[in-house]
Amino acid sequence: MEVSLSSMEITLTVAFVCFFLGGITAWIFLRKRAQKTTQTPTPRDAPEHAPKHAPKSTQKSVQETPQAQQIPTQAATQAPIEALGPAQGPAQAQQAEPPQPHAPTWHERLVQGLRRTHGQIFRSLDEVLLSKDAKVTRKDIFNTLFEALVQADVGVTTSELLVEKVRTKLPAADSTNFDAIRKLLKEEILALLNSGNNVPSTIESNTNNPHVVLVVGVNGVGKTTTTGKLAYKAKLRGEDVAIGAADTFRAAAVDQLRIWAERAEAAFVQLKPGSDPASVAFESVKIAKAQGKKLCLIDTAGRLHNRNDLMAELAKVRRVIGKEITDAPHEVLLVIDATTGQNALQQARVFREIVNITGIVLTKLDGTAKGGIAIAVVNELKIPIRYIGVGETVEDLEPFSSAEFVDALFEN
Ligand SMILES: Nc1nc2c(ncn2[C@@H]2O[C@H](COP(=O)(O)OP(=O)(O)OP(=O)(O)O)[C@@H](O)[C@H]2O)c(=O)[nH]1
Ligand SMILES: [Mg+2]
Repeated sequence: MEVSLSSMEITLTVAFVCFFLGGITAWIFLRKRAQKTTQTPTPRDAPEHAPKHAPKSTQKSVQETPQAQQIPTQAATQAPIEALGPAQGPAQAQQAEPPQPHAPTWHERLVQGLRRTHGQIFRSLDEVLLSKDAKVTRKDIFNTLFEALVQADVGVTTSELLVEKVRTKLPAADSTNFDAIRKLLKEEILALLNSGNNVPSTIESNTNNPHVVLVVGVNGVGKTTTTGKLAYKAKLRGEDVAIGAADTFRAAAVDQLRIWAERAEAAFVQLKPGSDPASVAFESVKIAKAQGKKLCLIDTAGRLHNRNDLMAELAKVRRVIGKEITDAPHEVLLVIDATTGQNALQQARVFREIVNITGIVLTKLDGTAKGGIAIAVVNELKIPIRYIGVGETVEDLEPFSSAEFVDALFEN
């Protein structure tokens, strides 16, 4: 049987075979592509630029650490100073902050701190003047004012001076005018404070590197706290600080100061307990100089001004500092506890003689009705008050301003 295919049939057969083979090839190609895109990558598929030598731990944290842990918290990146308050991570920071209680301003702190002194000065004067007693004479009023000032620790000499000034300036017609007396008294106290405080402090503005400040005073007046607060304030101004722990009597004193040094990120210089305080002071200045610190604060042990041996020791501390930097210490701050009373004047006189104090820090004004000591100190010693303290926190110590002080004293 003979099979003969026409040319038309041959063409159709070839076309069919080609179409069939083409379809199979296309199907295989598409399938391979689909497999490639869905395949789980194997280590060999990792891109060429992947870090080959990354430490195992890093790789692990990137890959396995939950998202929240991969964001470095502020606590982890912050300097120790932040340990003062609760550290906040970014996630917490985004949360709506609860309304913060109003932090008192310095003026409010000062007004609060001087409240009892204000009461001491004005309570009795108020009573006399507001009694509207026809028998009250001009003399009675000035006697009352004098007594009130002495009670507030303005001191006899300074109180007499102030009363005399008010008496001379008060017109006869205003003899029982409370506002007129108050206004004149305020002006006279301000004038007196201004005259004694006309030498500006060099702690905030000076060209010394380092600026050396020696902190002295009797026991428990607030020397260490003041040193710490000053260091912290300097840090906030962006200054590098060194602190010398020249109170070598008590180990606890060194620990107390070290905490402040950590907060202020200051270099901390200490020697073994019982070491010569002069050696600590010398080393502190030397280190502050070598490390390019802006401020060098030296805390000393409390000492009674009538102990000659201790005062001689302090004189040595001062002398030795001068061996490292000729004109240092640039400031010698005498810390006075405002609750001490008139004895503070005697302390200041002796300390001035021994170590030539350049300024006074008046602390604990918040704990007394005798803040008038500030006026006595300036008038009778002619030593400027550099700072005043109205509490234990760092915000409670500020440079002294006569105008701020008088405003706060009269505002209560
Ligand atoms: N209320 C009040 N307390 C203060 C003030 N300044 C310091 N203090 C407190 O007074 C106490 C004694 O302060 P320190 O700084 O240790 O006194 P110090 O002069 O170094 O004491 P010694 O080294 O022992 O001589 C501490 O409890 C301070 O917190 C202030 O302005 N107001
Ligand atoms: Mg101390």
